[in-house]
Amino acid sequence: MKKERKDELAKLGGELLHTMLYDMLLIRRFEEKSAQMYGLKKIGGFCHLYNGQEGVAVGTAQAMDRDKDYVLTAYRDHGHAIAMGMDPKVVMAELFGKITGCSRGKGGSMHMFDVEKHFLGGNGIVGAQIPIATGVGFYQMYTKSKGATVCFFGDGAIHQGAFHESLNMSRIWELPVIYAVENNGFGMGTSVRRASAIEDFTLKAPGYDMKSATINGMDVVEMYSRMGEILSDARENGQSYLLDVKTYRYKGHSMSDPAKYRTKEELESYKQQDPILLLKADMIDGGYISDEEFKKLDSDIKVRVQESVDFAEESAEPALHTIYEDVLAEAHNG
Ligand SMILES: Cc1ncc(C[n+]2csc(CCOP(=O)(O)OP(=O)(O)O)c2C)c(N)n1
Repeated sequence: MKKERKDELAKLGGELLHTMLYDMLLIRRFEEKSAQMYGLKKIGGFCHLYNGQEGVAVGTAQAMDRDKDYVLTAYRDHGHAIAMGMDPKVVMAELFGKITGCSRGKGGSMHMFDVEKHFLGGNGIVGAQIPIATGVGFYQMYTKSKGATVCFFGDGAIHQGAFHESLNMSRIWELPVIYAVENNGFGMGTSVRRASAIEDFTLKAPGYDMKSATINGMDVVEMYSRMGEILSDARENGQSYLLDVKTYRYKGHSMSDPAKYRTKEELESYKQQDPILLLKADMIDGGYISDEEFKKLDSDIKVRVQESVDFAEESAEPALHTIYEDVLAEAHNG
């Protein structure tokens, strides 16, 4: 390991490195189990997995001020939910459509949500979270909360009108919103090169006089460090950002996609840069963890994921009358 990398790890400290390794591995094992449960027809509807992208959600969640900052994302949201501290049991129960799920079993895979954990969803409509996040940023600016909002969306969502309208508003009102493209190279089966006139999305930022950055999302340490600086600037100075976060998804777009539009070699080359393997190798090299300890961590995580499945299995289906609940917001006096 190079000296600069060693110093960077030391700056973060062993506790944070362990937390990030644990959370990424928890998400990976959770997603593998979700795929298995989907195959067994325990999970209905759509299901989009996050394998490969774990470093993005985990690095960001750890860099955030959990009392002040918020996160929003699209439908590939199990990873963000867990990274933000949601209990895997509640996430799995939501996937199973059970009453103990975070959305009382009515949302499913695309609608994870927990306001107390500052995770504002989970959105099935491509790009829908972009104007919503802008509204959250407006609230933070208006109430002088000194918090920031991170809005994740895919490379397939960036060409929407709502994206451009949001960036313009964010800049003229000096909103602390970080618009982060989770650039995994594909929108369903369409390569970003076929759908976008430019490959470097930071080129769009100057059009709104906005700051921007390119981040390697396969490296959780880089993700954490860069996101930390960016969040501070957003909070302190009302800065908006556009980030091009380079990442890759290992599975198909959703469970029904065999991903025939890419080569095995391409997939393999990204697996060589796997965020979990990278951090594990660095931590072993730096003496933060041993191979044995990693194996123990992994088996503990597998037990925890299995417990989430057991919890979901044992939970009740929502009662019929609940179909009429959560439809309209409760009226507030005044
Ligand atoms: C407004 C809208 N148009 C189309 C769809 C269908 N759709 C679902 S996912 C998707 C691709 C989006 O890709 P991207 O934003 O890159 O996210 P990724 O799946 O790569 O995470 C499309 C077109 C949708 N859900 N909403």
